[in-house]
Amino acid sequence: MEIKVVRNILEANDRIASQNRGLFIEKGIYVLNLMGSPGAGKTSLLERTLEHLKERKRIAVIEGDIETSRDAERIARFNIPTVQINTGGACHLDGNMVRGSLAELSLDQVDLLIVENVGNLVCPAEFQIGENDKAMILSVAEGDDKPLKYPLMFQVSSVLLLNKVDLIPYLDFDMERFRADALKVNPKLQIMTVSCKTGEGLDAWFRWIEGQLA
Ligand SMILES: Nc1nc2c(ncn2[C@@H]2O[C@H](COP(=O)(O)OP(=O)(O)O)[C@@H](O)[C@H]2O)c(=O)[nH]1
Ligand SMILES: [Mg+2]
Repeated sequence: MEIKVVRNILEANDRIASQNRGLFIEKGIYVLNLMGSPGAGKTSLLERTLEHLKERKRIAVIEGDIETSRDAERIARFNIPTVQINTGGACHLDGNMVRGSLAELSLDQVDLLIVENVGNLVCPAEFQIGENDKAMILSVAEGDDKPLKYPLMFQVSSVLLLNKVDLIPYLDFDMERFRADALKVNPKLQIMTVSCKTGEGLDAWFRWIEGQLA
């Protein structure tokens, strides 16, 4: 019984997500769903990406959080259209929440929409929002065992940004084991090691995202 209810919820969400998708295609917008644990560096990556791309592409941001508009306030300095969604407890954004926020954006003037999902390694992976790609960011401080513990998020992502590599000297992070496990759950996963603090490795990320927009 319970399984059926969950399936119904996911199917209803998929219908709304595909309507969002249709709208994004019609408007020529590339949509990225950025996922990861609280503190992994989602907003930091967003800030770096905006610094790099904002003069050349028309970007809008949707910030998902359980409470507060802190991340939207961080993005405000870039002067780009930003909408904050507070889920009021829900651990992920869904198609309906994203659809509800689109009225706040002038979609005809957007090339790239980046959605920072609620910090969580589990639920956001299950809910489509109408995105082109899902990307996940994991920080080395979270440990090298996460691909096998949270496989779904690794499976549904096109790109994995392994962030905070500047901290590796202080941790016991086994890079080879991590890569092998991540590729075991998703052989197509593109893995980029980055530091949003020092900027190391971000060139590969910028090339990837610009490639998606080309
Ligand atoms: N050392 C280090 N700290 C980072 C890096 N990226 C982000 N942080 C810090 O990690 C904390 C959480 O980052 P934030 O972008 O807010 O994560 P979010 O919760 O995923 O959006 C902040 O204090 C950032 O300054 C990094 O590459 N290296
Ligand atoms: Mg954030």
